[in-house]
Amino acid sequence: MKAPADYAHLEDQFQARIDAEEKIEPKDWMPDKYRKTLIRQISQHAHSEIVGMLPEGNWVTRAPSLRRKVALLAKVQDEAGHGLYLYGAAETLGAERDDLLDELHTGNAKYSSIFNYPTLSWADIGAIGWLVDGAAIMNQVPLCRCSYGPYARAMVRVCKEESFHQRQGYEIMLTLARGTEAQKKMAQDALNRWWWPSLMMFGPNDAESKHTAQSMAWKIKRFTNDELRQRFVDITAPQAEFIGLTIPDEHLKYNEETGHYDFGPINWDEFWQVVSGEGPCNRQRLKARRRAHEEGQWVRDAALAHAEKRRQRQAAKKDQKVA
Ligand code: BYC
Repeated sequence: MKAPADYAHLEDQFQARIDAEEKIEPKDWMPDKYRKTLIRQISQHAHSEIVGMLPEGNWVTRAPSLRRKVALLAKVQDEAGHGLYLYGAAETLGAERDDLLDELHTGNAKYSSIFNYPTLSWADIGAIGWLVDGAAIMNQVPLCRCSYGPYARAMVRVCKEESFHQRQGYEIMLTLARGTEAQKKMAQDALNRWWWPSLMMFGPNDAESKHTAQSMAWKIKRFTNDELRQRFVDITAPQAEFIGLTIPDEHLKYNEETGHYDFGPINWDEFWQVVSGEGPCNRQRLKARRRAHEEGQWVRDAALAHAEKRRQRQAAKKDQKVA
């Protein structure tokens, strides 16, 4: 155990490395709280990716054309991959994947509020790609510069894929908005339902965000929740206008003085209700996740048995060489 003076010295050195934009790697010394913060954020992020497969998975068999189906399948598979990289990044900090999944399945871990809303029509798949992946990119591009090396590097690939996801969603919305009256109505209805939950994805207002100050000092986060939310509104409002859809916010207006869009108040009661497990689909999502995990047990068993057989074969080969 380090004496307090040694510890303070190590913490100063650690902060100096962060300030100098050096990456922190798994075997480097780090304060316990830095490790815990990263495990919390990265595991919540990983859970969001795999729970995030469910609302869209709902439409894979009902996509309106082969092209749409192939693109949606690829997107949902990408999200499984993102979950894998992220659980892998959390493991480099000493977390056990089984423990993280247990936390998710018992309802103790958080995942993004957005995935607790239902996908009622095909247009919701467009709205998710455009808005949810759009918000995700806004939040994740700065994470490519996160101070923790494995998380930052995982984010580079994730962001490339998210950008394809965002474009496929926007293109679906564009097509519907230029389609029949009924299609345009469907697109507008999806925008109406997904707009506010997308703004909530960025997390509570800065004044209510308990982790932001420390995470910014450690350069895990590069921008605050409100900064990223504002950027998202600034970029998305003209996109809605371009495709002829109306964002459901009577206060939304470009402000010449600030150079940003003003927008109306967010319903934080709804946000906290969803985060605490009382959203429209929380129970359904956890049930589906638990079932997928149980039904996948044989795959994990088979993979472990295969790895063990390979290990034994390689050990036997080594023994033969020595003999
Ligand atoms: N939903 O102090 P704060 C995706 C929690 S996946 C639920 O601001 P922080 C995608 C927060 O965890 C999208 N909970 O926290 C996938 C904290 O609770 P705890 C996920 C939320 O960490 C498939 C408390 O509220 N993206 O893009 O500084 C298909 C106070 O918040 C939410 C990531 O995970 C929320 N929306 O900032 C398509 C990105 N917001 O832990 C797309 C990585 C906040 O103290 N994560 N909370 O119990 C981050 O950047 C940050 O963790 C956040 C929150 C900005 C989300």
